[in-house]
Amino acid sequence: MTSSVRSQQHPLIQKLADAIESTWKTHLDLEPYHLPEDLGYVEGRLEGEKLVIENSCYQSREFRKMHLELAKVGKNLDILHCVMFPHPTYALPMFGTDLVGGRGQISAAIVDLSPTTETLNLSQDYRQDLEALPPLNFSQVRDLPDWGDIFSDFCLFIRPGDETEEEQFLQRVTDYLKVHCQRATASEPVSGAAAAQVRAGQLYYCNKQRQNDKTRRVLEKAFGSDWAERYMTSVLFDLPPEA
Ligand code: 18B
Repeated sequence: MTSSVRSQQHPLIQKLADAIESTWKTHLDLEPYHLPEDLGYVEGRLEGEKLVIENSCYQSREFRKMHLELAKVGKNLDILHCVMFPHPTYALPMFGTDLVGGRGQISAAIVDLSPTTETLNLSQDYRQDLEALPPLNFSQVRDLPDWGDIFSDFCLFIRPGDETEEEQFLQRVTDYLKVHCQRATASEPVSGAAAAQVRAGQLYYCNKQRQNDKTRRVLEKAFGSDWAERYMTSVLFDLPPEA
């Protein structure tokens, strides 16, 4: 994606967007994924400031949808949102990351590989790979919201204190993504009850994410509540069609 929004974002957001796309390209065979009618690039303004959204979306053998979204609200709010939805036939966790910032400061930086199994636990092979990463220390760790029971023990939710911490966060997201792509390409598809469980896990994940009022409020202010609801359910957190 050669982008107009990207070049105007907070530097950490630009770097993370580049790192995500280059990691995808290195490890996966990407095909384009077409979003519902004309939701690739959107501009809105109801009350207050202009919201511009730029999406890029791919799919692969393992992933039904890999969504990278950059959003800019006026001059002061920059957002990166990324979620990888495995095909229900791949019993893989959900990779998700969100960066929110403005005026030179990132206020929320979150990344996780969220399990979709009934027990909401990551599999042993993922745990092994993630535990092998070097320990990190961030000065400001943030509390997860009430709906955050979808996140794993490996969820990192911080407010980066300085540029060193920003770089460490960037590196950690890239590490999680690499682990995920490598485990995904090495995995074999499942079927029947196992695939139904993956789908149910993704439904649970999406239902919780749709409860994020902070995301909803930003969208509602620019586009209204009907549009925000449709966008949250059909673009940000949609479900695979029933098998
Ligand atoms: N999100 N975020 O993606 N959100 O989409 N985000 C915020 O400093 C948007 C995801 C997550 O404390 C904030 O508090 C908009 C994914 C969590 O109650 C704003 C879009 C994950 C919080 C936005 C978007 C995720 C959070 C407040 C669409 C995790 C904290 C910033 C482009 C994998 C929630 C702040 C809380 C916060 C906005 C997590 C403004 C509009 C994939 C946990």
